[in-house]
Amino acid sequence: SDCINSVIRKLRGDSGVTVEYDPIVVEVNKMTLKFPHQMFIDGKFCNSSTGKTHETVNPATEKVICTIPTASSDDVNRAVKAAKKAFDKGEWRLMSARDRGKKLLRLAELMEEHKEELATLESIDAGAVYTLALKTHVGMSIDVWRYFSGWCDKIQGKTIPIAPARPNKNLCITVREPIGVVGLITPWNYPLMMLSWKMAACLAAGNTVVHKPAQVTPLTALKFAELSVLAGIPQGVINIITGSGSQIGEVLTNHPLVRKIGFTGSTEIGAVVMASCAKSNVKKVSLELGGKSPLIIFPDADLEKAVKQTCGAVFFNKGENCIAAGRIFIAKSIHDNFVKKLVQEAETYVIGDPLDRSTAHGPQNHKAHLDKLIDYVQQAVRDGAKVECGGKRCDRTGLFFPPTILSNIEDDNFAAKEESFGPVMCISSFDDDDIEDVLRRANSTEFGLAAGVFSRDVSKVLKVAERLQAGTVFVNTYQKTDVAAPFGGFKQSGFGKDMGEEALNEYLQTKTITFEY
Ligand code: TAP
Repeated sequence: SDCINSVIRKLRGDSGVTVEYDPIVVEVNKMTLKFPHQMFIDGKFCNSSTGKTHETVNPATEKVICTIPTASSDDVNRAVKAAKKAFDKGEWRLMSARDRGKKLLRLAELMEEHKEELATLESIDAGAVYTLALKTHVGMSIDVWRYFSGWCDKIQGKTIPIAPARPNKNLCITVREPIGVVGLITPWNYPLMMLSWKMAACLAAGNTVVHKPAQVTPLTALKFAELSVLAGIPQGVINIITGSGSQIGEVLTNHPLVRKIGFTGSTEIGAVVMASCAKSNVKKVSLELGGKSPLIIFPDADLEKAVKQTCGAVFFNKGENCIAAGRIFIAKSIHDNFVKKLVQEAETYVIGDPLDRSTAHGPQNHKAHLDKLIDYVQQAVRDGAKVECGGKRCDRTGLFFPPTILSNIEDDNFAAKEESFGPVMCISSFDDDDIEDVLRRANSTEFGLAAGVFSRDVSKVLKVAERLQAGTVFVNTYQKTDVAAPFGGFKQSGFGKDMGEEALNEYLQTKTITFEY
């Protein structure tokens, strides 16, 4: 049974599995929250080989939550070797695909049982609004584990009618195999969800994994590691290393025993990761990178719905959202009235303690990010933007920045091109009937993650959806992603899909076997 301050937590699991760790115990959100704060390598929680640590901070209070080990290269090596051993010789490889699916489903169930704890951790570590964290950060994570647990025993090859070597015959089949040790590197905006989007597909395909969460938000990944032990995921299959991307992230992307990297983060670092994968051992790589997603509002749209959805498209998860609508194009004839309504809607967002059930808008993730947002708005204004609302750090404890609306964003404004990754709406206008011109402007970005369009005219939206250069296009909605639908970018927003059947391709390789008889 669990008891506060015990060093060993004996936890229920397959064949009396125990997990040992030194828990952090916090009274928060009307619960006693216990969680690991050490790395997880080869089935054990451990410190860094150098003994070095760094702090993780609660952005709502700006207070330190706990210290986290700063992994060394040796630690990364140890984690990769454990994953390699688990892949080559462990139970994971021998187990039937159906049993593998059962383990992943059990993990999803355990996440469901512990969802309040996971959502609370996401809230204190990443500033996620608790109610949203329950539904999205944690809720969608659970869904994605459930979804991929069902795929385990449905991964299959083909029988291919090749030209026979007459007078003999041939049989040609393909087998879909796991790749081996996979390194996963994720950002801080949805820590558990980004882990889950990648790791669920990766494990369903039968690989083993070394995951590096973002340095500023490691806690849900470590709690997840605890649950993975309880679910009976064998030792060495999941390893979590904590520390800086430029140091240990790079050791992972360079590692000769790692055969695939799944990366979500900025385009700038994505390019570094891709180069490192190429140079080290031509690793397979998938990249989910930045975005500056256009959203076009035509005058014949359901304007009330469009106002609400446009605010959601920008301010959801305090704008720390890769598919956030980065540029809003509003038809001239409705522009002024629409902007007025957007401001009214933005001002209804209740800013406050993310654990408070009435809060809609929490603190930004960490200090450096908040500082960048302040600079972003200042630079946009220097380039000619008009501040319709917000724009300055909130006058209260915590890293709060209000929903902000900037209008008059001309094409040469810095804010027309750069991603803010925060709650900053950038509005431009267009001539009502000039679809070609608004499409040209919407597509004149190197990003291509998502895009949206609002109009009641079916042929117009179909034409626009077809022409928008983005991996995901929303029509008369926004933000509607699903674990069963493939998700990923075009152009410099990266390549390779998360979620849906297509995500499995990222973690599998096809072997062709030809028989003669
Ligand atoms: P990055 O700075 O790119 O960091 C992402 C991850 O990479 C972090 O874990 C980081 O570690 C690590 N990293 C940093 N340098 C590295 C290196 N040289 N080698 C290997 N790993 C390295 O991005 P961020 O600031 O955390 O996240 C914001 C960006 O992510 C935005 O551009 C956003 O659009 C994008 N994003 C995209 C998506 C999708 S699905 N396309 C989803 C969410 C976010 P540290 O934490 O230690 O720096």
